[in-house]
Amino acid sequence: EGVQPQDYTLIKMEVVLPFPPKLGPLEGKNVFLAAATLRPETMYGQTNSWVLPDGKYGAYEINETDVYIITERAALNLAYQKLSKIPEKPTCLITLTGHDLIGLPLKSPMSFNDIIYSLPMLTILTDKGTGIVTSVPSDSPDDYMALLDLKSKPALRAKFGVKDEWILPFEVIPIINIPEFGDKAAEKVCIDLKIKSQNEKDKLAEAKRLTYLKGFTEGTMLVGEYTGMKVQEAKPLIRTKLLELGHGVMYSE
Ligand code: A2H
Repeated sequence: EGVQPQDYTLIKMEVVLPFPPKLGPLEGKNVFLAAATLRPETMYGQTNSWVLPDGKYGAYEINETDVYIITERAALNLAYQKLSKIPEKPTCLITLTGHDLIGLPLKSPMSFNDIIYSLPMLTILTDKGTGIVTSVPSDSPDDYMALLDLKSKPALRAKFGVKDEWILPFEVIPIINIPEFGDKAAEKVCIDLKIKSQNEKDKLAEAKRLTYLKGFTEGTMLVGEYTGMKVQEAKPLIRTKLLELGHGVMYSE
């Protein structure tokens, strides 16, 4: 944990009905995978969501109607941030693993894709955010490489029971221009650095260092209500809008 608290936006990705048998006990609730992001202005470019296959998750009651699927640790933090049906006490309706979540169809706010799918990412940390990550391969090198791994490796798809139609139709969507890197910055930097898989930690750290800072300081929005606006200016506006529409909540740790 850093010294400074990190302020995330939790993006509420709604699980589309009908629920698979594992989620049967949640029938009648609004169930969301809640992804922690530092880049709410990138949500236009979501192609999927990520879960850790062997990760432990739970379905936690946030209020009378909403249930978030997140790690226990995140549920505890949320409860202390007044997001829990019973104040300061997370109530877990069912426990789940990442494997149970792979293939869930989701409706995610702002995404140009009507439905996106929950897919396996092997590098998710369970002690950061909610353990759920939303995937924006245009602007996140981690997301780009994890998606490319699944697209290019049928054996990897088979290992996790990932169907082709959950992944092959989903292309990188240009959403932000960075003068030095173009309209698909993460893709360009991953190619330039010759990154071969999501497991190349050091190279990915370098790719993130390059794209994340420049995206924020020099990026311009290519899509949405704030097209043409600098990322720095659009980000707080988009975050506020997501919160006002009830599509997200603030989360700090
Ligand atoms: B960001 P920081 Cl487009 N494990 O969201 C691994 N990664 C996680 C995570 C976890 N448990 N929880 C969140 N994250 C990711 C979008 C994005 C992000 C873009 C570009 C850069 C970027 C789409 N994925 O982050 O260590 C989430 O990915 C670059 C820093 O707390 C979250 O924001 O700084 C970011 O890491 C938080 O990382």
